Amino acid sequence: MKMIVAVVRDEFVPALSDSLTRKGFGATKLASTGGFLRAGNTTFLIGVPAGQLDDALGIIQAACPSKKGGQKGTATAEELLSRATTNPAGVDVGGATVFVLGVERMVKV
Ligand code: 2BA
Repeated sequence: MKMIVAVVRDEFVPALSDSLTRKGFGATKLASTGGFLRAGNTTFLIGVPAGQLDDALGIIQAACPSKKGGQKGTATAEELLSRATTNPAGVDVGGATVFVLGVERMVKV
């Protein structure tokens, strides 16, 4: 079993919830806040059998398209933070940040 922890932009949450439910995946949504922009996002906890991990990751990728340009530039983190504070809409945010963790055991009581 695997646990997917996916930090998702709020605009993609309805589509991702729908797709996961339609495909029979269970998920828990947590309200979360990005440490950099300090804006709301949503963290999904999705427990999946290891054999279905790729299916679940494919659903996340389809529902959360990244609009990142991939250009990091030469700005320091401090300069980026200052720019983000004055113009948060100007920061490139990906569709989802995904972590995959091993799960030793899942029990429902
Ligand atoms: P935030 O922390 O609010 O970050 C929003 C976007 O700001 C990031 O998009 C990234 O493009 C930029 N950013 C973040 N930290 C930065 C830094 N130190 N210097 C320059 N730019 C920075 P994403 O990378 O797509 O991340 C979207 C959200 O995913 C993040 O929101 C955070 O909530 C989560 N996240 C990203 N990386 C994470 C990590 N390593 N651990 C936990 N959560 C993470």
